[in-house]
Amino acid sequence: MSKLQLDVSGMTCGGCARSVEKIIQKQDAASKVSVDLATGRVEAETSADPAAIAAALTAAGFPAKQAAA
Ligand SMILES: [Cu+2]
Repeated sequence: MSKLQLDVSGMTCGGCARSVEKIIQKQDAASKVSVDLATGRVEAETSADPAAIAAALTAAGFPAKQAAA
């Protein structure tokens, strides 16, 4: 497990936040995800590949990139 921070665009409500959580947990079911809707910042504790997570989110309509810190 490692901690990962992502900047995610396109989230407008709690439903979007849940979708983002599910997409990340599809990469690694044990992922712990917390979403800050106001800032678009997503923190995840996960074993999944960060680039794969960002790509999966982007493909699902939530353009995502790894945050610097
Ligand atoms: Cu929504």
